[in-house]
Amino acid sequence: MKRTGAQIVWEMLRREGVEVVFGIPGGAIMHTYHPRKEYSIHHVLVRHEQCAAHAADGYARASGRVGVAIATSGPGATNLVTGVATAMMDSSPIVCITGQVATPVIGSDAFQETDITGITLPITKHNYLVTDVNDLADVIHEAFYIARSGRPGPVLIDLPKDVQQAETDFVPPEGELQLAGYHPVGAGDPLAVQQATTLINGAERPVILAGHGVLMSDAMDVLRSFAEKTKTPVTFTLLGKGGFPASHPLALGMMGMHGEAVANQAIQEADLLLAFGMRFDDRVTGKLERYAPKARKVHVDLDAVELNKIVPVDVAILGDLREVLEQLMPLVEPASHQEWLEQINLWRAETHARDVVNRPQNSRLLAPHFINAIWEATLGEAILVTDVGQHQMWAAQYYHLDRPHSLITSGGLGTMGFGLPAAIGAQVARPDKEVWAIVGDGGFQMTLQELATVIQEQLPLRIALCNNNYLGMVRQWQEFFYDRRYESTHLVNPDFVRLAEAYGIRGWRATNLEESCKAIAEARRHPGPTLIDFKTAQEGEEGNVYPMVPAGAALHEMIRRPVPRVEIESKQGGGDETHIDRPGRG
Ligand SMILES: Cc1cc2nc3c(=O)[nH]c(=O)nc-3n(C[C@H](O)[C@H](O)[C@H](O)COP(=O)(O)OP(=O)(O)OC[C@H]3O[C@@H](n4cnc5c(N)ncnc54)[C@H](O)[C@@H]3O)c2cc1C
Ligand SMILES: Cc1ncc(C[n+]2csc(CCOP(=O)(O)OP(=O)(O)O)c2C)c(N)n1
Ligand SMILES: [Mg+2]
Repeated sequence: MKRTGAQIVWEMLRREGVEVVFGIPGGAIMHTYHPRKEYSIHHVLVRHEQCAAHAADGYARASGRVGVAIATSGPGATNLVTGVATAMMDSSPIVCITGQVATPVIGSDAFQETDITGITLPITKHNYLVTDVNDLADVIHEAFYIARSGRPGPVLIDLPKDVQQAETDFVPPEGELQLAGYHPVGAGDPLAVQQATTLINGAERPVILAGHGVLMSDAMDVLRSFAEKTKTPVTFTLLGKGGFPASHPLALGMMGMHGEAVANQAIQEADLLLAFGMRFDDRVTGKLERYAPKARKVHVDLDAVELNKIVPVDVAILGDLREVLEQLMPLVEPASHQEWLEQINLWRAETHARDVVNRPQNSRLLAPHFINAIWEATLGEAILVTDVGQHQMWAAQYYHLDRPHSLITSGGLGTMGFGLPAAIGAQVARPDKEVWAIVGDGGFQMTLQELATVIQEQLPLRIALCNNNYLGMVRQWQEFFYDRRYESTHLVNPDFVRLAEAYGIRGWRATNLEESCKAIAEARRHPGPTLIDFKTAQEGEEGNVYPMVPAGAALHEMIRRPVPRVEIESKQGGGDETHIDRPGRG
């Protein structure tokens, strides 16, 4: 059956199960856009291509499927770059399709020509320049396979104009893909698994470091069984949140620079670290030379380059986490670790006493208070998408998750502007779910043109704007480490409520906790998209994220939130052997 390259694109997308794509058309990709309607794949017209990539990424993270972004050549393609790099750093499966100038003029500085496969080589898992229409169907099939298999990641397909126009006999690819040099791993080496078992069975103070790999390998249930059988407390990375229920007695909360103090203390005192599908990012380890100095270390990861890359380990297991945990389960012995869990409870009680949400509120609105209010109102059931900065850390600390795929955030690249477009992707993927975008006043202004996309798509998105009139995270560093000189971080902002209303989005402003709770309740009742402008404390103890491990410090050397002494004493010693209260931040 004769098909043009353009038709093959949609035919193949449909065969890969794609229902929606995000993009902006232009000269070099118009041929591909033209037959779209015949294939009943929905197209979300974004307002900037960066947001097409972020939306595809948010779609992928919320749905577990591959997200798709489309752009034209030249500036359309280069606009995708930040979104592609964001997906690469967080192992998110997206396929980007870009138009390219016709093959005879490639390399001649033709109109809107750019070498996008060259530019994205280091930030894609793989990319293709298709020069023959006969290769196109196989390339698309491969691209989806590579994006979602093994360690997921972005794949880019660059499609010259003449290849989109050319006709060929369409032969759908069939059978299992066998790609030379690409073999996603499964179970771990039995000898390494046995070595890990010996360490686990001999440990007195073990801690599990649960990462994004728990979610990607769908290992939530087996991780839970493992932790319960071995009575091992679990701390998670930012991207690992939801991989282990936050309300579980063994949950320690997030680790790292802005993690729970109790989690960081436990890591530094542990005699065994079990790193499951996480890559020891520097936000997680603090000063490497003094990281977990008393602990033997086991690392399970399916990407060989991650093993012994940052932290040298005693046992490295190359494998899919779920399969490795299933191998370990029958081998590990039940344990109680009573003393260790009692010690953890003491640390936890102190953290709890410092937590600002347990203190009486004052006239100023603190970001933790409104995020806690959203958590309480939504019973922790919403999908939360964040931007990057202080509000992102507070969202991670105060929106407790018992379910996977419910926090979508740019971790590795830390891309400001990610929040709104990724939330659009998440809401498109999960129309059944309540989706909240928690954004800062700085990052929101990097991509807020997408409010128009929200309206055009009629998405009932809830936007919570943490408005502190600062590039807050940078300002906090200036307060702590640069003599409080707020160099180029103060933001003079527009009236965000009127701005939202100009787009047709209902807006509220909240300046204290009471107004916040009222606005949250009204926004949740409103059937369309909403924005709440939360005017929060700007600096000092009320405007900073605690705890904080300063750059270059060891994990336990945290800047803590001050606490009244009497509260610590009254909380110490409580709790049964394994019961751990919901963590507090301080
Ligand atoms: C302002 C800011 C502050 C931050 N502060 C913190 C902080 O305090 N604490 C914190 O934790 N993070 C923090 N982060 C995030 C941090 O930068 C990293 O993004 C995060 O720690 C990475 O988590 P991860 O290693 O679990 O996930 P990823 O980076 O996604 O790595 C996942 C790992 O799992 C492996 N994997 C994937 N699939 C499988 C599988 N099937 N089986 C086995 N392994 C698999 C991958 O190969 C990879 O090594 C911060 C980010 C920002 C922007
Ligand atoms: C694209 C981009 N530019 C710059 C930075 C550096 N940066 C990290 S956090 C931050 C401040 C964010 O401010 P805002 O969005 O208001 O959030 P807040 O920290 O105030 O909650 C900046 C500038 C970044 N992460 N991404
Ligand atoms: Mg701000």
